[in-house]
Amino acid sequence: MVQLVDSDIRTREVLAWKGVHVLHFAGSSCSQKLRVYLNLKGIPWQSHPVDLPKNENMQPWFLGINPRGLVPVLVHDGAVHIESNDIIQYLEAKFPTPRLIPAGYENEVARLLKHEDDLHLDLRTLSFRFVFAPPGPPKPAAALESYIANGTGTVQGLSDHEKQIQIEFWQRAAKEGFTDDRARASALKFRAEFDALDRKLSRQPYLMGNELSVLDVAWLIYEHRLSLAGYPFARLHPHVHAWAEKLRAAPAFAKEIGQLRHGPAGLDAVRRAQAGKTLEMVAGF
Ligand SMILES: N[C@@H](CCC(=O)N[C@@H](CS)C(=O)NCC(=O)O)C(=O)O
Repeated sequence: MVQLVDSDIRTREVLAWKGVHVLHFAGSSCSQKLRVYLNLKGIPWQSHPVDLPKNENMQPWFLGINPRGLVPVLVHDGAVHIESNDIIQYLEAKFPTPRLIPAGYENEVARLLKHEDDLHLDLRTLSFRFVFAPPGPPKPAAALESYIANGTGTVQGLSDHEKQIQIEFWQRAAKEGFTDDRARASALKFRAEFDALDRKLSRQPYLMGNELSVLDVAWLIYEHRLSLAGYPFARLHPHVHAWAEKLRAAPAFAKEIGQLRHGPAGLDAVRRAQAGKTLEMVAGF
C-alpha cells in the first residue's frame, strides 16, 4: 500500500476531506481502471478532475497532494493513497463485497498487478506515439520545470526515485520523440504478454478463471488503449479480442472508456503525425 505520510503532503486541505475522493483525468488509463473498479464495486465517490493535457498535475497544488504528480489519487477520510493498483487493493480490503480479488489470492494478485504496472511506461510510449501524437514535446519545458521544482519529492518520507524516472521519460521524449525503436520494443513486450493472456482466455472466460477480477479490469484498460493505437488484437490474439469486446460493452466499463483527447480534427492530426507508419508497420506485426 502506498499511503502517504504527513511530511509528504503540502496541500493540507485534503487532510480534512471526508469519504472517498478521487483525483483523476477522464482519458488517463490508470484513472479509467480505478473508475471501472469503483463502478463494479458500487462505491460512491467524489470526483476531482485533474487536467493532464493542461499539465495541472505538474502544478504545485497537485504535487502537494501526490509528490509523483500522477493520477489517480485516492483521498479516503483524509488519508492520501497513490498508485492505482495499491488504491484498488486498499479499497478491496475496506469494501470487500462484491469481491474482485478472490479470497486467498491477495498476494498472487498483488504480484500480477505489479507486473502490469511495470509496463505502464510502455503503454505511455505507444499512446503518445500512436494515439495522442502531440505535434511538439509532450510536456512543455515550463511544465517540466514546475514538476521538478515543486512537491516534497518524498513518498512515505523517503526521497522518491519514481519522480526521477518520470522526469527522464519526459526529457527523453522532448529530445527524441517516441522513436520507432522504442515503440517497437514496447509493442513486442505487449505481444508476449497478450500471447500468454490469449492462452488463458482460450480455456476460461476471465483471467482468473470463471469470475471477473481486478486483473480483467487492469488488462482490459491496456487492451483498450492499445486497440486505439492500432494494435491488431483480432488477428494476433483472438481470445483476448473476444473477451475485450464483451467487457467493453458492459456498463461499468463502457461508461469510463472511449474518451479520447481529440475529436475528428484531432484524429486527423494523429494520422498526419504517424506519417503513414502504423503500429503494425513499426512493430513488424
Ligand atoms: N503507477 C502509476 C502510474 C500513474 C500514471 O502514470 N498516470 C498517468 C496517467 S495514466 C499520469 O498521471 N501521467 C502524468 C502526465 O501525463 O503528465 C499508477 O498506477 O497509478
